[in-house]
Amino acid sequence: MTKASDLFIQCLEEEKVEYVFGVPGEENLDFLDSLSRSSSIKLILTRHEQGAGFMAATYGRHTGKAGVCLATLGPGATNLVTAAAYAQLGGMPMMMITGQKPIKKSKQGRFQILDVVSMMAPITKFTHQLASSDNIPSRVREAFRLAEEEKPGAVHLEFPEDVAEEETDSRPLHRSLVRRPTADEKAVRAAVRKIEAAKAPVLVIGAGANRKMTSRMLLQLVEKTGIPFVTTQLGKGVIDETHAKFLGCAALSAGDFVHRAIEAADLIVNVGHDVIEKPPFFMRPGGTEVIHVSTNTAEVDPVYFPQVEVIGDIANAIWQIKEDIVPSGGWNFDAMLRARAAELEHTRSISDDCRFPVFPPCLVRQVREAMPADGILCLDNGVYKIWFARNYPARAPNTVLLDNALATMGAGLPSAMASAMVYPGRKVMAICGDGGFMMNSQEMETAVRLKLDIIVLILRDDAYGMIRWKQANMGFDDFGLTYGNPDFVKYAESYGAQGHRVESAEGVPTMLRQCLDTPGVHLIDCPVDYSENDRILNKEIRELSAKL
Ligand SMILES: Cc1ncc(C[n+]2csc(CCOP(=O)(O)OP(=O)(O)O)c2C)c(N)n1
Repeated sequence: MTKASDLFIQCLEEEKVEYVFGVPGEENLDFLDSLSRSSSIKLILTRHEQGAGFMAATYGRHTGKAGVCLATLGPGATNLVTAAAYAQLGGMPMMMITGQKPIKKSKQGRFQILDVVSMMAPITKFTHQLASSDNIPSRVREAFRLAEEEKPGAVHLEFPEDVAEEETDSRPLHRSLVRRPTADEKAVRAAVRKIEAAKAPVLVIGAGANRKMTSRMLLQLVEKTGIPFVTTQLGKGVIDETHAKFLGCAALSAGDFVHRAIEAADLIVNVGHDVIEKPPFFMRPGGTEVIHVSTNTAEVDPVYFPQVEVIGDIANAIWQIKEDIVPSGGWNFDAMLRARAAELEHTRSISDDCRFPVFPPCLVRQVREAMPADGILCLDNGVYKIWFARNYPARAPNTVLLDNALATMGAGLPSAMASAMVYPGRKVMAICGDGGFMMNSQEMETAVRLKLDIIVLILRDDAYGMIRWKQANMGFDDFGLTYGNPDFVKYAESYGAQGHRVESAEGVPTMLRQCLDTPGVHLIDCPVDYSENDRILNKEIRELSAKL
């Protein structure tokens, strides 16, 4: 016979879990005791369940294996809710384990008791109370299966105290060997004939393509055919964005050079489309046709109703298309490439403006120049996300982790921490606003305790800048969006991290270099000038691209 909590840990070991991120409560103490005797799984104690959840989700995003997080009942579980939604919308495999009071006999009335299983229902793929220890192996296996299969997301298991104490003779279930089905040959052929017959096809690379490591196949398709490509924010980096055929990232909703490039196409090959992202194009009846290449059929709406669908493993589908296609002499990409050239020219002109407080386009260039090709940026949510998504050329898949799904604030630091744990040899930088950073800044202690090598670059405008910008845009008075900040250098030092302050834009490259070359947790307080966001992002780019 095995104690149920020991069996639970054995099941996690069977799933090759490396870490459990979390904040235990007394209802998790059997689990914690069993975990203490596991040789392969480490507990990563965080200072807030949200930090644990964001870390587990990011672990899942990088590895494709569900990241695991732990919380107690009631308040611990409610603190996981934002992270669950982040994983669920963002397609990141993540498993939450929460404790619960005894379900068979409880003397405590409803103290701390919430219906956590139901609470998790709308933000998970699977939520279940383990009411019997005999079912632990099948429920854990099922939870991992669902978390990891397309579209990946969040799952939840509630493990009540009295069930955790039970004895059972159940044994862990093994993972099965699964291969994703491949796309049908006829669908591939229909797509290929359409692409060959088009005058100006374009590839749009979205969220789903970044998960499945379709990188090599897409690059081969681009190289064989010369068809240019656009990315969504979540598709960034699938192909090196310094490639001559890269037309830009759709970071602004409309009116950018990249939209002009897409408008020049007469056929869109949309790879890994996910409705959680605002699409970089809207279909209209009689307008440009779309080929949908994804693991799932298209969710149809008034602006998305593709004419051909190639459904199956994306990498394999692209490989099949690449093998079959004969590049056409009738293709002409001039108008698209002209739009890109104009965008690059404009970006170059604004990136040279290195005023102080720092000007976002200049900072984006400086960060790109400092980071190695495989360095990982983890963006929180604020105005700077648009600048980085738009102007920072990602050189490899999953090197710009941003959240264009839930778009929550507070994930920048935890996602950088998890990235540094998954890839200890790579350079990792969190880019946060002062607002987003402060939402999970307590995890600085966790980062220092774990001896992680990360840089946290805080763009300080002493305000919820993004909302302030929108407020001004809507013609409202400046109200309710400014605040004070701690002295970030002292704040970092109080955690045992290294604090730095940018005093001039010219000083940024040297400071970044020093931080990248010195191990440990670095925090850089960087005052930022957002005064031109509106002029450039809302007006100048629109006007210039409209002239094309
Ligand atoms: C958890 C959460 N709360 C509120 C918002 C709405 N929101 C989006 S951006 C933003 C301001 C972000 O401020 P900051 O992190 O300082 O970055 P900045 O925009 O100033 O660069 C707010 C409040 C959100 N996305 N997530």
